[in-house]
Amino acid sequence: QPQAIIFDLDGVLTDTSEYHYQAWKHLADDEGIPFTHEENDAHLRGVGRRDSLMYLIRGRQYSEEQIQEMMNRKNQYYNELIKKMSPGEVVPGGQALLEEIRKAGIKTAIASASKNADIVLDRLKITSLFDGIADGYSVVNGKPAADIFVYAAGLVHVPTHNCLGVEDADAGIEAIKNAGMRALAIGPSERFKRPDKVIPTLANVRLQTLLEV
Ligand code: B16
Ligand code: MG
Repeated sequence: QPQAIIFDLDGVLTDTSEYHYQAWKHLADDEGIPFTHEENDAHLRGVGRRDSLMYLIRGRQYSEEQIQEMMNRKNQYYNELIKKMSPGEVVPGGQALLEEIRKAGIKTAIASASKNADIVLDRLKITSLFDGIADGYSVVNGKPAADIFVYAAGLVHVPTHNCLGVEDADAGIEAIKNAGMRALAIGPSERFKRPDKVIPTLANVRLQTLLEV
């Protein structure tokens, strides 16, 4: 069985993916750039802030100053949305699952690309359920690079081959596999290239399901 289970945050433990989408959509509307929910799912899920903006503005000419301003503006829109979050927005059964994992003597960690992960964990009141938190400030190379999952494994002192990673983005599943971990994907199976197992949602999932990956 794994010695540590490393969770992505946005789209796995809570549905902030929807808030990220709304914030990008707001920015896209400001700029007159067409942008759909489907594009968000296919290209922005799990992808960092700058790379997400690069997708959004592809082919259009903006200066570095304008790029910085747009990243800040999106983040302001996103922060407006997440400041109203509450513990009720943890995936159903999420707290119970994390408690069950810890009771079984398995470490828990977060590997999120987001620079807002601390705020979201705090709003959800689940910070204390993690032995380690790796976020958008922890590493330079974003998913699909292995770095953030390797960093999270280091935080909980578990070799990467004894870790299980849980992700809703294909870039994240690639990061987990690149780190040499088992990978549990959350979402529709068409989304993922090389998961070890796929389930549609983490809602009401028990530890036993994670041990079967
Ligand atoms: P921020 P995760 C990712 O978080 C989100 O899925 C992605 O949509 C977002 O662009 C990225 O964090 C950066 O977030 O702008 O808040 O720094 O899924 O890795 O937990
Ligand atoms: Mg995610």
